[in-house]
Amino acid sequence: MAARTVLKALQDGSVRGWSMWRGYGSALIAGIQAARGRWVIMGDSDDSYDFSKLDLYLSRLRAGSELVMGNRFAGSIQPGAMPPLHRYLGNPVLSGVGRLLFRSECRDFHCGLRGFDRDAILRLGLSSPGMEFASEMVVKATLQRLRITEVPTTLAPDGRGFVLD
Ligand SMILES: Nc1nc2c(ncn2[C@@H]2O[C@H](COP(=O)(O)OP(=O)(O)OP(=O)(O)O)[C@@H](O)[C@H]2O)c(=O)[nH]1
Ligand SMILES: [Mg+2]
Repeated sequence: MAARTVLKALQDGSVRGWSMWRGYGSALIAGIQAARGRWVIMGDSDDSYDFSKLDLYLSRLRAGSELVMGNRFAGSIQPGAMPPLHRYLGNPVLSGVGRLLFRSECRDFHCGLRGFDRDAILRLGLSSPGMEFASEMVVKATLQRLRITEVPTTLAPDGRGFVLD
């Protein structure tokens, strides 16, 4: 994003935080730090997730969960939303490795839609700049014994305009 565009967005309030470092993790860390609420919902803003259906996340947070993970395998994966290799091999195997190594209960380690208690997540000191941020959050939250729950989530094809399978 051009510096002038960033400055304008920060001034008019449409953007709260901005990272000068590239990467999924860098962007999320900047966003979480800039957020003001007690709870934060993070999600890919490319039409993959339905932000009008966050009630389950909120009710779990209100009930005391500190990290609410979406689970696309317990919810649904719409046609074309995830390539078969990721659906049947990549995601299940990587989640299985995480469950085995870190004794995590999480069955969808890489789900991009999550809700969490902002302070609890900031205390984890997450620092991965790239996509590995997604795993770092689950692993550190598990090791620090945060209260973690899962809710079924729907994954839709993203808005980038091509079908993955
Ligand atoms: N701000 C910012 N956003 C990013 C960056 N990398 C990825 N994203 C966003 O993070 C979300 C997830 O990235 P994707 O590339 O869709 O990753 P994915 O959903 O795990 O994998 P796909 O199967 O390729 O869709 C998308 O909304 C991206 O636009 C980055 O460097 N900076
Ligand atoms: Mg995606």
